[in-house]
Amino acid sequence: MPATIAVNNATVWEGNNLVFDISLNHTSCYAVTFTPSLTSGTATVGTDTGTPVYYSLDGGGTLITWTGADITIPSGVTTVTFIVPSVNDVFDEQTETFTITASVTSGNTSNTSASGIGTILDNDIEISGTVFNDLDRLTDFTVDGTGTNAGGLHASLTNPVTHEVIACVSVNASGTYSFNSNYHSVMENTQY
Ligand SMILES: [Ca+2]
Ligand SMILES: [Ca+2]
Ligand SMILES: [Ca+2]
Repeated sequence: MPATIAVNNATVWEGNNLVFDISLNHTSCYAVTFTPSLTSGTATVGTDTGTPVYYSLDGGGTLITWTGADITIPSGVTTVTFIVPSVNDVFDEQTETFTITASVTSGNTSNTSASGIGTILDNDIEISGTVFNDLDRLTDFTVDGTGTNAGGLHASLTNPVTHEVIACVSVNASGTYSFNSNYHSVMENTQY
């Protein structure tokens, strides 16, 4: 009876490795060759996932860099361990997913492909806070970091952050407003 190929799901906090088992439900008398592919979902392959991608034919003892080529499961072996790094970025995001598919190109299996879902859990805090314009609110377009600037705007973050923040700040008539940002690196200000 031909073996069935399967791929499990994997879930990690971002920055950790997603470890997938691409497996046959029993050993085969013949080698089975498959093409692995990663497909973006809400997670973007190559942005939310990193390189190098490794695989192993001995449960992770020997890691081989995956170059995009087909992988052969030798006769007598049932599991290929496939290891995809996730990227620890600085953005506050929803949980993101991508799909890993193993498409059989040679060998005798009962199915021709199998897929699993990789789930990346975000580890970044929501950036939110409050900005007050205490001087010259109609002409002040500068918000400089989290302190008080010379123009009279000061912004404070609700939560501490470990990286710089872009905040798109909208000023309302009362001069009081809040911002919410997923951006990084520079602060900018939009006045309404
Ligand atoms: Ca991400
Ligand atoms: Ca992060
Ligand atoms: Ca993130």
